[in-house]
Amino acid sequence: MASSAKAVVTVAPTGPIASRDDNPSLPVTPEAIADAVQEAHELGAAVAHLHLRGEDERPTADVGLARHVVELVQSRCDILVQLSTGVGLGVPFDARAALVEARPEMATLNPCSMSFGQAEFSNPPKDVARLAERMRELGVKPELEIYDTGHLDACLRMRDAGLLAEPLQFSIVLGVQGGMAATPENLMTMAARMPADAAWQVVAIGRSNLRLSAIALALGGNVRAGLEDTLHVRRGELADGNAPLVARAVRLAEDLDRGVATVAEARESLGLPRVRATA
Ligand code: KMH
Ligand code: ZN
Repeated sequence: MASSAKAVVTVAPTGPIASRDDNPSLPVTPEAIADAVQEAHELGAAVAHLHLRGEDERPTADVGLARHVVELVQSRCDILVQLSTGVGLGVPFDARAALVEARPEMATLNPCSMSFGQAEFSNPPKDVARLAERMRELGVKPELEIYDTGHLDACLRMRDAGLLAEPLQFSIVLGVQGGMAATPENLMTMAARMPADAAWQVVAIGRSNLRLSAIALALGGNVRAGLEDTLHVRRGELADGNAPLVARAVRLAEDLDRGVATVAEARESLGLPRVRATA
């Protein structure tokens, strides 16, 4: 179970599922996303996990918009930008994969198909392998999203086939209907199976977010915070933006004596170059 000295906090401000009807403070425009990321960075977040929304506020894989949002965020602060290639349920795989052409430093890689609530999240093995190869060519660091135990094995097979470079970086996602339930036991099982030099974070969906984030930090893992993963700060109380959730994750890391990684420290623990490459 690899652990980093300081905790890397990732902000996930928007996600693909919630709308502003669910939480009016959800950032959906490029400006609102950049504002939320800048505020999160000031609070201690070192990575921004970004989903894009179109003018209709629905998830989009528009590469031009992706370039615009990445540039806007980078003009505000030096946070590490990670684009989601999960994008949104129902968006075709090829369109999602094309987002890496915007050359973010990091992007997610979802290794397996699965049920996702009442929908299907399609990640066919051949397409995933092709995307992993392309990310390697472009120097885009994949964050491997694992929603079930077998997803880890699929990633390890891709590593063995030379498609993924070490150190691997994982999100252990708990609480998606169709994936692992959000229980401490499942988190412990997955954390214990992490390769020795891997970096990992917990992505705990919904009500379990606080409890599982605390456990991940206590185990030496990293955490993700933001409205993508939970709309509430506590039961029945909507979060007033991303800041309260990021501030809470930072506080937890500090209270547990982990400390919070700067962007430079996050670069080191995630195996990224010391400085952002200019295109
Ligand atoms: N929305 C989370 C359940 C991705 O964007 O590629 C998983 C996620 C994956 O963040
Ligand atoms: Zn996401």
